[in-house]
Amino acid sequence: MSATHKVVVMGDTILGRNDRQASETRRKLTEAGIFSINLLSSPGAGKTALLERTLGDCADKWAMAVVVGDLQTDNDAVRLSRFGVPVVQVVTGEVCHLDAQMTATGIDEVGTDDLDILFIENVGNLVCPAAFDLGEASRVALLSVTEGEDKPLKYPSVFATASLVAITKVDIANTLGVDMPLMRDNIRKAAPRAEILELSSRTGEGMPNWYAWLNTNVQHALRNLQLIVR
Ligand SMILES: Nc1nc2c(ncn2[C@@H]2O[C@H](COP(=O)(O)OP(=O)(O)O)[C@@H](O)[C@H]2O)c(=O)[nH]1
Ligand SMILES: [Mg+2]
Repeated sequence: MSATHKVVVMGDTILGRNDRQASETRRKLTEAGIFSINLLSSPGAGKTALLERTLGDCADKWAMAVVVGDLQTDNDAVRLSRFGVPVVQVVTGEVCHLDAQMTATGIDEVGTDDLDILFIENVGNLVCPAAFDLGEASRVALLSVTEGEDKPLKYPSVFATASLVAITKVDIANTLGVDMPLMRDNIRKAAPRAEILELSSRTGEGMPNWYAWLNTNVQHALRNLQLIVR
């Protein structure tokens, strides 16, 4: 006797819908030759500070814009707007991450004409944002020296999906007695292929390496565009 079973089709899943929108956003940004970055970290790791420093230092080099997600306030957008670049704040309310639809709305608002780099500052959270593709070209995870060497082991998914992991606030690492080799080893365990940079937005330490990484990827986005145009 053959066993019978019922199949329940769940229909459209949240992540399925998200991934379709993310693919559409990725296509649009790629065809515009824009390098896009999704910045992920716990609250306070220094995402906005890194963007402030970058927008200030590189104003003459690249045309940049920011879509920034926050649970409640527009504080980050106020900080970033001082640099004269297009900035759109997406207030997510109770939602602990940006999703592709929110990001697409933010990108439409901020505009993409003649942009070189689009930064997306995600909601500060080391868990939820990892599951949501926003259509970005690269993910950058930040881990500040104040958070403890073990965090990449406790929250591996954010690090595992990152192309680059930035250890931030290195200017205060000595004062705190941070074990930097251990922190790097733990990042390496969670993200074996990611590039690791040590940065301080406050003193500027390591920033040339960050700008070199951005430059490589901006050039890559432009080469991709030339291939599409041909
Ligand atoms: N010492 C030091 N403090 C920093 C650095 N970057 C950010 N901060 C401080 O860390 C706090 C949180 O930074 P913020 O950029 O708002 O973090 P976000 O929540 O990830 O956007 C602020 O008080 C910053 O001044 C840094 O490189 N060195
Ligand atoms: Mg911020």
